[in-house]
Amino acid sequence: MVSTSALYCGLDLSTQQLKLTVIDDTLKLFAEEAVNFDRDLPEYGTVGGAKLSDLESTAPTLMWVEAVDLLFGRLKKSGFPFQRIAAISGCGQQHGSVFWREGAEIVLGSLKPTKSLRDQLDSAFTVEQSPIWQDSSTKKQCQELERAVGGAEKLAGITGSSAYERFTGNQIMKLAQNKPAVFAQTERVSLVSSFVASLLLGKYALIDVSDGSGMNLLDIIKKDWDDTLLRVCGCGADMRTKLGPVVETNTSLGSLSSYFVDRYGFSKGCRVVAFTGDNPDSLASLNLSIGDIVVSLGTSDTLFFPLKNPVPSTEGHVLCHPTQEDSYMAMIVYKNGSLVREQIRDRYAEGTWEAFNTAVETTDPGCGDRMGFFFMTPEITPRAKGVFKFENGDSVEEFSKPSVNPRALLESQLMSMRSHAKRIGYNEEQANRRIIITGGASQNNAIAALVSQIFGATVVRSSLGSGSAALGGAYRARFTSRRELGHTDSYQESLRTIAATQFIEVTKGDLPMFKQYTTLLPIYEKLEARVCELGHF
Ligand code: ADP
Ligand code: XUL
Repeated sequence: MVSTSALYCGLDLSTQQLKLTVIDDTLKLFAEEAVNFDRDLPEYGTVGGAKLSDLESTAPTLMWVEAVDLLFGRLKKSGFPFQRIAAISGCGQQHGSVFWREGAEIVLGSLKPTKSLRDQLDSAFTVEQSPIWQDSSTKKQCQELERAVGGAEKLAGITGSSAYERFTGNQIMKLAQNKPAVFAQTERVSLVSSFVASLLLGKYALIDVSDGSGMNLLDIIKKDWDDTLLRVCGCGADMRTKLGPVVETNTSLGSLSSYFVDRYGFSKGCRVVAFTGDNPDSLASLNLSIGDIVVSLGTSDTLFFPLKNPVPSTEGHVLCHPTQEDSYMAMIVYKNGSLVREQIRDRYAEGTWEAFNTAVETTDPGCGDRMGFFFMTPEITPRAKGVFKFENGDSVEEFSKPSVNPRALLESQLMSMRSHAKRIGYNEEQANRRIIITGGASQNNAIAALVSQIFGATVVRSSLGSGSAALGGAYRARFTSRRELGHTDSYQESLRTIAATQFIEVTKGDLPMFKQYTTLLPIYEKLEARVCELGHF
């Protein structure tokens, strides 16, 4: 039996911060903490947690390592009851990769609690700057991977996605091709998720099927690596050894490393459950009904929903479901999310969300025949880069009424979601449609209102705050460690106590507005096609 005073911890190593959520055995929130990379670890010089150049985007691997000690160190100072944590799980930003040097697992297994992780893992990585999901630099490798299996559709049929620059297989191939000696010294490649789990375990953690679906290497039906793709990606290296096997997401990987037990006072029996991607863990935090879709407004914007029968296409992604072994999740992803909203806020709305919201609320739908595309960094959906503005159908440098920019930005972000969601199977005719909004920007009521206007669906948000990905990790830690002890509830049943109270209605679907946006959608789609040509990269 797990003691009723047991606590469960979820971590989320996202783009801008490392977040922690702790729940008790009744699923109630017990504690939250976060380390913000730019603010708390300024010596690494990141902006928004990353180092961005034109097409490349990376983050210092040792910054992430140091963040783990910083986070637990803060909790220790505040007298946190580490010994009550029965299990830890969590997630990371998807697709990012960590390259462990030959011999690093021995170092991981013999960490001294008196020294920091950073000092001891100083030379554990062959690549100091981990490529992350904002990277768009592997076009060549993407083309090679698609060619190897007979085209984009074939690759999507196997892995759930056509080739995407940020997907880990293409990033690994780039290293194998451009720096073969460095790649040869690499003993193991982790995703950001399995990297954090590896620190906690004191040995290499296995990659889970859900985050593994974001690599362009996993056969999502067989739930195993595809050998043709491994061969092309690794340029002949033994990739099965470099990646290790994949496991179902709710798999207990072992006990917490003695480093954390001795340094912070965790209990020896504390379990580590496989980590996954932040979007899958966000899904795991929600007790969804059929027809629900989730719009996550974080550093990236994503839209996702569970589905039973995958129909992968060259549009969006299909990932293995993190908590239902016979299901999948469909997803579309945007790179220009919160950071672009911040830029437009700073440029056109006095740098405050209040002024931004006033500008949104005092501008008419359609912005008086104006539309904008704000791909400050190369966009994923659609593939284009640059800022493009149109007034009465004509391309303009700046709108004649610049105060419409905040609404024009949100309209194009959300109309794009509506347009692309339909192409990955979102049925907008279905009655009782509900959109769950999560992520940092979901707290903004003007944004929530626009979601209800453009999608015509009731908008709800979680009653437990916007950090849903870390919460999903905590729920999975509880479920999986209790299952190890003989509990037989399904994952869904394990969340039954939150089912009635987990969502707060923000606004009902605005049907007249929905109709108005339905007439604007074909205009948006036509301009988007034009922007894909103008902003080709
Ligand atoms: P991550 O993807 O790194 O987990 P979060 O989901 O925590 O990010 O979201 C962080 C973003 O939330 C910030 O970049 C910020 O722009 C945005 N945000 C926070 N509060 C608001 C608000 N009131 N209105 C709009 N955006 C907000
Ligand atoms: C998902 C993606 C982003 C990252 C952000 O495919 O690229 O949502 O997971 O953390």
